[in-house]
Amino acid sequence: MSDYGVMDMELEIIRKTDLEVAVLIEEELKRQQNTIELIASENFTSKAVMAACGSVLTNKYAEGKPYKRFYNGCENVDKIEELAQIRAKKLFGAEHANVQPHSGAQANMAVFMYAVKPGDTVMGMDLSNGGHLSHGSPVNFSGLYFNIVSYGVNSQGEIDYDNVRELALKHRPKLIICGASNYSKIIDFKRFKEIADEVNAYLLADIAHIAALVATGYHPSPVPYADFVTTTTHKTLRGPRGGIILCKEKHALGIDKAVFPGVQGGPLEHIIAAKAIALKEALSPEFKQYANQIILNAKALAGSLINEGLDIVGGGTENHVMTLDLRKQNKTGKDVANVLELAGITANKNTVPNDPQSPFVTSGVRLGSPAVTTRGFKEIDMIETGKIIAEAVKISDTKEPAIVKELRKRSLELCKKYPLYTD
Ligand code: DSN
Repeated sequence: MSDYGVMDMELEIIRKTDLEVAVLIEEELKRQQNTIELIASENFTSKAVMAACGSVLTNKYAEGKPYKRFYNGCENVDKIEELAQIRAKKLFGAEHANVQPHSGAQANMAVFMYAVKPGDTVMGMDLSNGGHLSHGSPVNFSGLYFNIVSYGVNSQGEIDYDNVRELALKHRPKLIICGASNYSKIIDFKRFKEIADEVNAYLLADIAHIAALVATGYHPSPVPYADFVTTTTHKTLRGPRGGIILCKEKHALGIDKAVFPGVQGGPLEHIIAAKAIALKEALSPEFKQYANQIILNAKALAGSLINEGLDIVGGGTENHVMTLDLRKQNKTGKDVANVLELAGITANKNTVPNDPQSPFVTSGVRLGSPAVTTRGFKEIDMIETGKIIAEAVKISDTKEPAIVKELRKRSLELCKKYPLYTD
């Protein structure tokens, strides 16, 4: 046995069967405990959520919907899935919830399957401007099978709604997608709905990144406006890896059919149980405080970076995420993300709008506050994190070992201040 507190028992069970995998999980646990996690789409779930993911529910096939299954023996998973549906509807104020999508991309795929036909025109935000692969990237099913018209952001890093409207009037899409995986401003869902109505298009709001902020009222909700709202459950929402679709009752039957048998087979009931638990946690007053702190922490990090002379796309953030723009420093996102990793900070390289570099190199690094906020970081810790990042940017070409070592020490001190999965 090692000394990983609450994780010891799980590791011990795995060790007995498969030492190779156990060692790697142990290493991953140590990595998560000892690094500052700034990947904006990651988080640390509760032990209860993790326990459900590892429960006997993984053994059960349950194709179909609660109380309308193709297999027998579903009396327990029926109730669990129903609980998840009820909680999802309550949390977001939605008429209907399908909690079966295995991921956000599959949730989006199911909406495509229901709302449009191959060859139809769909509008979505360009991936390199902050959109998502499944919003029409040419290498994704969405870009391969549909006629995609992409919109982007202006020089202030903001969606140009007038341009979105112009494009919609010109191309008459059947579906408009709003929502992003790297966008730091508040999204005007009402405006998107007005544009969609003008051209008689369906509106899909993908809130995967901002779900917790929407659920707690710190970001306006698209639920009153959008025909479909998709989300992942593992980002700000802090649940297991998975997806959810919310929609108006009039689309419920069609969406359910699109999920199964349209794009998926048997639902992952162990993950659905974990979603139910995460949704219960998200309905608590503590979660509302957490969501507020995510934003306070992101703003503190952005302020610290700007104070250190660095640029943030759009000049700051209104949510949980920001993109460091390294063009002024003549540095690349690839080099900076790599030196940050050596210094004990995990982040991902990301394109900035109109990036002169390729997506493999980039001029930016995306930074987010959800995971460190779960750990307990407060504004003062984000300021220190910003200072460490600024020092790392300076040595991203040379990676001077003595400075890297000093920065690693500083980031480890922050991690030790907020232990992870130890009690
Ligand atoms: N890959 C996710 C992210 O990092 O934002 C989006 O699906």
